Amino acid sequence: NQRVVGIVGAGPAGLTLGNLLLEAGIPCVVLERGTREYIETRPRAGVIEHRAVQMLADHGLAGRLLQEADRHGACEFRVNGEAHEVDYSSLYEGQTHYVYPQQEVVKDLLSNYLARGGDIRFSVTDVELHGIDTPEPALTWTSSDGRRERLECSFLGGADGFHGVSRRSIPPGAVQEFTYQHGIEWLSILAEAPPSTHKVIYALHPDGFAGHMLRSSTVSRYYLQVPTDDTVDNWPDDRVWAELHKRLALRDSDWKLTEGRIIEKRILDMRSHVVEPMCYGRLYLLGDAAHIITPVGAKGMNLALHDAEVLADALISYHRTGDESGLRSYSEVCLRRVWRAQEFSQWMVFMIHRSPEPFLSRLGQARLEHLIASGASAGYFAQNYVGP
Ligand code: RFL
Repeated sequence: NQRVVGIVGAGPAGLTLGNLLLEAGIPCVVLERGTREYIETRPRAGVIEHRAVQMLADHGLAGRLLQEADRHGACEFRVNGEAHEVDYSSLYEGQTHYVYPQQEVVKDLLSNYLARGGDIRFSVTDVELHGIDTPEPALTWTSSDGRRERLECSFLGGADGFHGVSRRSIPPGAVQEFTYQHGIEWLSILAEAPPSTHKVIYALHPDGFAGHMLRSSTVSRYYLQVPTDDTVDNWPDDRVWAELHKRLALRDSDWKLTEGRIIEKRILDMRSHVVEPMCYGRLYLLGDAAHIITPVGAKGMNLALHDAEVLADALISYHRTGDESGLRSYSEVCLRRVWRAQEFSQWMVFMIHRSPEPFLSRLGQARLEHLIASGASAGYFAQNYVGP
């Protein structure tokens, strides 16, 4: 039996890797804990960098995205009721973001994967990784009909998110893990409400940060900074809307926030986590399995797509010519971008939240004022925000 690349997790990282491998004629199998419906309806990210879209387009994976996504090149910082627009596209080579919900990205990736003859097993449980530090790794799992199955692999792609089994299969101490708690919590809200804005709004209010993000013409995402250790139960819908109206209010203007049915509310703990190196033996971690980042700056899915591209290139070179250099540099190439994104996200976290420490609060305010007033600072923001 021919060994295949075993991929754990059918999120953006795992499905992109699967598509690129199939395109190059390299067989693979994807194992996914959830059902097809689960992965196709799981709302998370919505902002995609132009480079990620280009990569998807280069591999025939961006057809619907290019037709349906909105392009965005400006955002707004709303400070104490006053609007300051930053036209980041004009500051960075005319590049824009694409607004397209993550579940639509996953839907497109899955339909392409299946159209390319891809093998995916849904609703698997008890996935185990074997022999990851040998040339003959394997995966075992229990299939949806209760049978224990085994797959002999050439390489393993661990794309099963932060809580997945792949990273935990690496022996303790074999990789270094960096974790940072930013000490900030957001209530993340998804509502069936048309956007009340044409651009993302980051609002700074004495009571805390509020964000209005874009998803589609009928659904919007909002964020509210809440006290650490707060719970969703403290936030009935009426309170959510009252707080959003207050923190997003625009002075001397008839701007209004349109309400809608709230379909998701969850607490997000701002934290970062990076694994170094992103591989062990024949196991290569990608996406959230290798690193998580705060949603500030909208980088998580973009990093996942980049990892998949780099890993696919490395595996394709290895399969075609036996060249291992791409596999050897995989972690270093990905981590360079990961740390750059972490630095940018940390820069933004500091700028848009008011610290309980008054001195730090003033520094954050100074950073934002510099961004609004200075071309150089806005240039840094633009380049990192839209994607370096
Ligand atoms: P995913 O998407 O978590 O997919 C992992 C898949 O693995 C499956 N799985 C398993 N399968 C088999 N066996 C197991 N033991 C398994 N354990 C897990 C899961 O069911 C799932 O299908 O990881 P991936 O592919 O690495 O993708 C990462 C992105 O999902 C994530 O970084 C982004 O959603 C982060 N993020 C954002 N990123 C952006 O680039 N732009 C944004 O605007 C943005 N907004 C966000 C976000 C994340 C958010 N949340 C919920 C944390 C907004 C929010 C609110």
